[in-house]
Amino acid sequence: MISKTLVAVMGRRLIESGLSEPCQIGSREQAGPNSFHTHPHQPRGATVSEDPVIRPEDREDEQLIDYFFELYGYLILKQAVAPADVAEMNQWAHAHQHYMDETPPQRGHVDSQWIGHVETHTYSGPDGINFQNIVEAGPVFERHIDHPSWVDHVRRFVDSDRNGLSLHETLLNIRKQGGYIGIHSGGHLSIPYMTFRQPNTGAWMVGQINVITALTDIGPGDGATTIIRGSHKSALPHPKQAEANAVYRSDEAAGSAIGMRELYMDKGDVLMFTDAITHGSAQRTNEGRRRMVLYRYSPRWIRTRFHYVPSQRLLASLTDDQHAIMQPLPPRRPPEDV
Ligand SMILES: O=C(O)CCC(=O)C(=O)O
Repeated sequence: MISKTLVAVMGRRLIESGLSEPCQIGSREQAGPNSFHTHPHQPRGATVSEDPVIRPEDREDEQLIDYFFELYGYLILKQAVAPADVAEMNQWAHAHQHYMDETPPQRGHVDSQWIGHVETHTYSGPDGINFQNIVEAGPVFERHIDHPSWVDHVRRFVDSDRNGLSLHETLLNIRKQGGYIGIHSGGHLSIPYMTFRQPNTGAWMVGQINVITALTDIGPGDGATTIIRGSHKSALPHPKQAEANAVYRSDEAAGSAIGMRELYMDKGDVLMFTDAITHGSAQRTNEGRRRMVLYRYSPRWIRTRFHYVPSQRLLASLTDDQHAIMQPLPPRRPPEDV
């Protein structure tokens, strides 16, 4: 039985977090006829109580965070990355964005270009350019490996005491006008990294958590990431997936699929979600480019997506904790091969 005290405490936290009743915070009269005032802690463009937004001061509140991550499958962490780090990553993006304007456009890894250990790539074309293995691009990207704003939550959800922790993929994505990513994933898929909880005990056993750091503000028309709340628990594919024979990813922009919710962020905010949730992105209709960094975390049992081998330079520059994530198992070779 839930105590009255717990209910009162949760209620207070929800209101403070902007997750509860909108009428406490803004009103139509104050904001104009068609909109509520935006809560100061809500993402740009969003109205109060729409999304599980976690403020910096609530970032260690496991009860709140676990509740909403379990229920919805995603969280938005406000102001999770320092402005100086966002600026440094943007500088790197700015210096390399000309790679996306080259012709012919990138197809998968075909004719990719290497920038040190970083490689150009695209998933399907319209999703833009991925600078894969971005963790090799300098200290600011190394700090992301075990960033204090999210790493303890990721460890808890993956149950890293039992399962270890690794990075499945690290990338910086730039998407221009017209770009999008199709609808994909969902609780119905039999893919080992799409687990969420241990089926018998209910313990956390998340097979993959995506951490997206916004490097630009992402509002309406900017090609926001979209999700279907709670769909990591669905036994059925989304109708758009079913119609295409339950494909993993459809070629249509996810934003136009029924039930999809656009998630708006300010630069420096982080969106954490289970890869099992049905998601994608809206088409970018605004001019300009959306930039974000994506780190995907998995138990160490899951192989990396493209098998980039960490450089000696990278391994030598990491802390022990970062090293354990980048290379959970050192390679074993016969002595004459070392
Ligand atoms: O590009 C986005 O906004 C979504 C990224 C995505 O679909 C993924 O992480 O699998």
